Amino acid sequence: MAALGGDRRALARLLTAVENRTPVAEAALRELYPKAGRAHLVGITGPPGSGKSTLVAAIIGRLREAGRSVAVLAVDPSSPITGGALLGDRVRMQAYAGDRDVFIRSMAARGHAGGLSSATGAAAAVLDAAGFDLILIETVGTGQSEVEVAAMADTTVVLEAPEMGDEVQAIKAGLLEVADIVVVNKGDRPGAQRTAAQLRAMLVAAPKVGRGDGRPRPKAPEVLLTTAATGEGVPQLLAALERHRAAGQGSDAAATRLARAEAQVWAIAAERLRSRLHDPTHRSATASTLRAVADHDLDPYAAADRLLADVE
Ligand SMILES: Nc1nc2c(ncn2[C@@H]2O[C@H](COP(=O)(O)OP(=O)(O)OP(=O)(O)O)[C@@H](O)[C@H]2O)c(=O)[nH]1
Ligand SMILES: [Mg+2]
Repeated sequence: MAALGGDRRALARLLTAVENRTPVAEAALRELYPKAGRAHLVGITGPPGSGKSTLVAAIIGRLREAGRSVAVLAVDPSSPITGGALLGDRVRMQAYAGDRDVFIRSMAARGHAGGLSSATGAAAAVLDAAGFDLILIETVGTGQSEVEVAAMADTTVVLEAPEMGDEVQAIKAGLLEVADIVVVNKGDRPGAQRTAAQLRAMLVAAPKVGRGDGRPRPKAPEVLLTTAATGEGVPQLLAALERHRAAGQGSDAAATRLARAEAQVWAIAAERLRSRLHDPTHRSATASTLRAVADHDLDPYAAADRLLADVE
């Protein structure tokens, strides 16, 4: 497949097909899926403006110095709050325009109702099969689905910046629950040390917050300080990523992979079911079943059974 042979245009086209969920993409995925599973998938999430993109750029810089390849999936960087960031990101990333070992791709969160995780998962599998060592998935930590997308990575990094208000924003958004590593960025700003200390104290006090999938976390996440703008702390972050990956080669990692597989397959199955229930063959039967529930002529359980029987 050209996309896997290092042809970047073919890779970009394949990712577009994946995003649009065309039959071509599905066939390609079937072929390349066995080749995926080697990359380190790292989710980066955090409040708007905490410095995710700047940190991603700094990580790319470091990895390239070390001769490693890196791909980035930036989920919806053009959300209304962050409109200005996209241009900044483009300028930052232009440095890698001619570098075949860096690949950056934006994914729109909108128009993916419920399917964002399957689209991102599939895109990550493509990049994985294409041989990238590290795949960074940047999502803004405000919407539930974006947080879930970041959390489907092998290692999830939650960013926080000092003095973003009275409260630590990552706590307010419920982000700490998905964190494997917490990074307080903008270490050059006053209050960074204090924010880090606050987070450490909190995480030690409540180390066993689940990851939303019912599994307890084995230990409190590390809290690191970075100044993405200068690259300070980035080598330490990369070392922490490696440690987390190495520590996760055991049974916990197997459970994580299984949970991820389940989430991906469920998302796809639910999408398929929904679209079949609304296709021309089933549309009117579906509508009348739903109406019967609305009118209390049928209970929702019986209705669900009927819909499932309809598409069998
Ligand atoms: N002082 C300081 N500013 C930083 C640092 N890192 C990022 N910034 C600035 O913070 C602002 C936001 O940075 P981004 O990297 O765009 O943040 P983001 O989290 O990707 O933002 P969104 O994608 O909009 O959610 C920019 O003006 C950066 O220059 C840092 O380490 N120190
Ligand atoms: Mg950004």
